[in-house]
Amino acid sequence: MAEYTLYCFAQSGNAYKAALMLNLCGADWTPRFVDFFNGETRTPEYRKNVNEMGEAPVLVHGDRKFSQSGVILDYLAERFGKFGWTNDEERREILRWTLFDNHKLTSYVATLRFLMTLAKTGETPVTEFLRQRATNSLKVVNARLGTHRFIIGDRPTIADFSLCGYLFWPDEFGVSWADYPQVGRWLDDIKALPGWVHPYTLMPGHPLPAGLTIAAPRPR
Ligand SMILES: N[C@@H](CCC(=O)N[C@@H](CS)C(=O)NCC(=O)O)C(=O)O
Repeated sequence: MAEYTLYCFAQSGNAYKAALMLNLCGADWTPRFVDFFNGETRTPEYRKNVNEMGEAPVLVHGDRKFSQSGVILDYLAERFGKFGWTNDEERREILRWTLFDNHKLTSYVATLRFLMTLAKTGETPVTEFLRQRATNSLKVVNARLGTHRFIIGDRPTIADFSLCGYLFWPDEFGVSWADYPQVGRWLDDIKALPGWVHPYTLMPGHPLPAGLTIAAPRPR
């Protein structure tokens, strides 16, 4: 049995953040496929036994279980002594960019991509709003990467892995890195790290079964 188990699925950029870190650290890990598109995260069993928040990713390590990709990344950086901080100031910088990612980049990009590519809603006022917000955040990241090779400095950290979670599918949310050249350059630098694998290859569940219908989210 592998040392780490990651509840994940191929289309999840949030899960990819953790899967990428595990791979780059050379961890002994195995994916546990989450059948998100058939509603597994919404079942009472998943909420009771896996994650009360009803989300992937979840990392299991021995008798410890973690959710929230930022927490998982923090835990793995500490365990492996890789891609983390060397002092308190760096730790707070990593946290600052991870929080920015979760709130202002991933949340908008992931929802925009879900509506465009998976639920296939077409252009709506919602996608227009999300694109505006995502674009603003990509501009912030692009500007930062104009003065820093990686997001906090000259080496990759878990903050980079959080920010890049959804960015290896630019066509799925309709951006071109030609408009954000520093982001494109930085993604190439991440791709060059030993152990980098594209999310659709690294995690199970791609491609989606033909004929699967994905509804836009509704209140529940
Ligand atoms: N902030 C969370 C977000 C996790 C998240 O939204 N995961 C999605 C898959 S990418 C999910 O499981 N959503 C289930 C739902 O919202 O019903 C993290 O970084 O781990």
